[in-house]
Amino acid sequence: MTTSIDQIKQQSMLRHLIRIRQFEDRVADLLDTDDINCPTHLYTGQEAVAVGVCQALSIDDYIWGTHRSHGHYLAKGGNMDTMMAELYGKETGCSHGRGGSMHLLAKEVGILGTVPMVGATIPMAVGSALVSSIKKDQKVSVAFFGDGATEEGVFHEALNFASLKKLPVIFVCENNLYSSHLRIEDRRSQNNIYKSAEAHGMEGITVDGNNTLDVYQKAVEAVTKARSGLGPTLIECKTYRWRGHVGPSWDLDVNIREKEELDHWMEKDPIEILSKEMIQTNEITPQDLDAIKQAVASEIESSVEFARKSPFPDVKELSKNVYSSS
Ligand SMILES: Cc1ncc(C[n+]2csc(CCOP(=O)(O)OP(=O)(O)O)c2C)c(N)n1
Ligand SMILES: [Mg+2]
Repeated sequence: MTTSIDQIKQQSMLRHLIRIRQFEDRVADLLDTDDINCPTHLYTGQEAVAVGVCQALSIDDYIWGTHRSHGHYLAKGGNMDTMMAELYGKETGCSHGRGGSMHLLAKEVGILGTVPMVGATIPMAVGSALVSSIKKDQKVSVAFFGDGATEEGVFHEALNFASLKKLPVIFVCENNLYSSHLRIEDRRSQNNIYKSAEAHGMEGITVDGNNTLDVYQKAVEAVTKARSGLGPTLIECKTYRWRGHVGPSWDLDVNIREKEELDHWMEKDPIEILSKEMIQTNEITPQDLDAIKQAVASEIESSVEFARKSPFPDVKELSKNVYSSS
């Protein structure tokens, strides 16, 4: 399966996984200080989804994200410095410090927005796909969302319309088993999100969301289909968030999940899975891997320095770009 994915592509995937992991770990530490004060939902453990999907896209394609989108932003090519500055609430941030962790934007690389209203970006991706279909610009739109978002009616409305109009959109559901603090078994009679696609006459598939190469291959198929005018796909990625719903904690002391469950998923670490496979197939050496980790660590420290040194917005301009002036 991996032989068809070239070495440079695999190395790029691994580097992106490591960037996201280390970024989130550093942010987790900073959340325990006074540096970062905005509510922050960490993506640790789910990296293979963002990386596998975004590696199948071109820079001109569009993505839409959620409250938990640091990984999507980095995987699609968003600038790390400006995201870190956004978390610090600084003027140099990607939303000029007005949005924080849940409002990321980088139109220059196709990141059209991340929105904390659960489910909100699913129809927005359908909207950008409708524009592409009218303009015939060959761009594909991706909506990333969680399992909780599939319980919003708008999920079905969006799937129906996208399928009816054969829009170039991919619905990527990251089923991490929890919506906030409620497990999927306590919310759904069946754990079968991918089957929602069938009711709307479109293809729905599941994939191991911790295996980057598997996610990538499924995403490539969906992108090819969307670009050739054959319509949308729903990809349900089975994965798990390592940390609690919001903030840096591990949520092991609030009677929600057991340590055994977390340990089980940590053994399925997306970085371990890909790096082991690449070492076995000589796509990378352990020394290369250490070098990537070190380079990423210094990239992250320089983003922290950038954010710290950046100015806060002028108090008189705090509502600029927050409310419409028209
Ligand atoms: C419309 C709406 N309802 C409720 C909330 C509160 N809320 C924020 S995140 C969240 C859980 C979302 O779960 P899921 O979609 O599975 O994403 P995950 O947090 O697991 O990544 C909820 C209920 C919200 N932000 N928006
Ligand atoms: Mg979830």
